[in-house]
Amino acid sequence: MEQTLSIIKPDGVSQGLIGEVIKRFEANGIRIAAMKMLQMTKKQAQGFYAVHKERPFFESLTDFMTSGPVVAMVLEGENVIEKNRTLMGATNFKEAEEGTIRRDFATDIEKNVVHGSDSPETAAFEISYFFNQFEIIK
Ligand code: DGI
Repeated sequence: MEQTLSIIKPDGVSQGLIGEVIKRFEANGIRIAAMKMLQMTKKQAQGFYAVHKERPFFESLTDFMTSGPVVAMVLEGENVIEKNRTLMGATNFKEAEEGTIRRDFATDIEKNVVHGSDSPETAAFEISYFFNQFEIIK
């Protein structure tokens, strides 16, 4: 069964959206296979977003991602990478479809509530970045 990494970002946690986001996953047949709350260090955030290190927003993105606690989850289900991206909506909330998490709750291109892996390769990297094999419930 396919797996993906989801993160409820600091703005999602501070807006009280943990339950709302998880409710949407469960209502759409997605199983939570692992979950933890943590606050990333700057180094952890830089490593997680290493693909963006040359981008102008890298400093601000990694500052934001370390600004408060996040909830990291392994989601499992059929086609879950794409399903999660659909529930999240476009990176820029202004372009996100009605009814998506970002359209409903994002306040800025950066403060967009949730992260989700965008391919099987990034999902494998991102899941192992936060979880070891014993923390993922079969
Ligand atoms: O996979 P996504 O989160 O949808 O988007 P991404 O992997 O292209 O970018 C990672 C995050 O970086 C995104 O959620 C918000 C931020 N970001 C992306 N493009 C821009 C940006 N932040 C700023 N300030 N400006 C951008 O153009």
